[in-house]
Amino acid sequence: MSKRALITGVTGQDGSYLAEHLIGLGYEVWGLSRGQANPRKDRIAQLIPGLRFVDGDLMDQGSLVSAVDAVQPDEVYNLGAISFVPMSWQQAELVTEVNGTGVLRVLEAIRLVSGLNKPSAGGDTSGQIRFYQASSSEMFGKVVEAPQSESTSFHPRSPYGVAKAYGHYITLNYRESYGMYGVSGILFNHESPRRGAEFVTRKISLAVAQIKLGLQDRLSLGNLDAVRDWGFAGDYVRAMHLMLQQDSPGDYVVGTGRMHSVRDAARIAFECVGLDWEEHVVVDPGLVRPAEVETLCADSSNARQELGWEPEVDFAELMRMMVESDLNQAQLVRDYGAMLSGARW
Ligand code: NAP
Ligand code: F7E
Repeated sequence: MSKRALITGVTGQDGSYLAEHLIGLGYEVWGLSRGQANPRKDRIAQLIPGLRFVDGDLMDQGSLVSAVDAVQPDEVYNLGAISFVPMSWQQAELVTEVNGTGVLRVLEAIRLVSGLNKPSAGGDTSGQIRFYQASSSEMFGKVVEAPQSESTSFHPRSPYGVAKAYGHYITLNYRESYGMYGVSGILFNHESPRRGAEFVTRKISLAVAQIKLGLQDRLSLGNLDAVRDWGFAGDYVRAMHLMLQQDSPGDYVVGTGRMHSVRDAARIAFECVGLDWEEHVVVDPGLVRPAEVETLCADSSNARQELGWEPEVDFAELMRMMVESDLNQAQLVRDYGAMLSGARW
């Protein structure tokens, strides 16, 4: 019988790639969808025809118990979150509720549906629902060492990072308290053509496409010196799945080990279409964060050695993939607009 997976955050970037990956492996995949007439649910349903849906919200404990009970999953991937870091200063309590307490709610749903009533450390995890938590390199924040591994201490710099640290530790605590098979993937930034338009790589690739077509002239960015370890989302969802296939649960850092600045990202993206980034990028101090994570770089030795995981797409390829995708889209929209304006009704 095929394995069954439940994914929260299925309408997001990672959820869509993970659902495709698991369906490709023969899983029956269920996505948690929230809200009334959620347009992102319709889009993902069109993109991934085999995907099934169950209603629920990370803010609503009862809905999560019902969802886990209805699906009876072998594996639960908790990818749902408010993932844009700047929003966590504007709505700190909401972000803490969804990204922090939301993790506890999913763990409680699994515990209740599985009948894990009493704390019992070191139990037999065979036959249990396995749980993956989407932890983040933002937990390292003001880094105490470089590169960052599973043993590097956390110093989060945003309410988002603090909430993720809570989610990370509560997952570890349920593993230690109830003997649950729960793991956290500490993933570094990962991008794709499906990345939200608010994140810097996609903001750049969308602007490059518009500028190339003469539809826009300027791109405003914040801190050009910020350095990230950027990888491809399609590579990172393979690591999530592998983490739940191990004999015993463990946490893993996932990244490429390569660093690039925001300035590099802009330069490479503009070069893809033969333009000079310096002629178009302007710095807007309003986009600089109150407390910045200056630099991140992953030491993924454990994931490479124990999971056999390797990234396949490098940064230049990733930026090219995103720019080409956005340019194709922008050209289609422009040509469609031209066709409509030339049409006689
Ligand atoms: P994303 O594209 O922003 O997707 C976020 C998902 O969370 C969406 O499906 C959204 O659903 C869902 N969500 C938001 N609030 C919810 C709620 N109250 N209840 C249930 N679902 C809710 O994020 P992503 O890039 O795919 O990231 C996936 C996860 O990995 C997130 O937890 C993120 O924090 C974490 N992470 C991401 C990265 C990265 O670089 N991408 C790195 C490390 C960790 P709606 O469509 O209904 O809004
Ligand atoms: O910013 C700088 C900005 O918003 C990257 C999320 O997936 O990864 C992501 O968080 C860097 C920061 O991602 C602009 O200050 C400069 O230093 O693309 P971002 P993020 O904040 O690193 C982590 C691992 C997650 O877990 C999160 O969910 O780029 N930057 N100028 C800018 N950033 C944005 N968004 N926009 C700018 O104009």
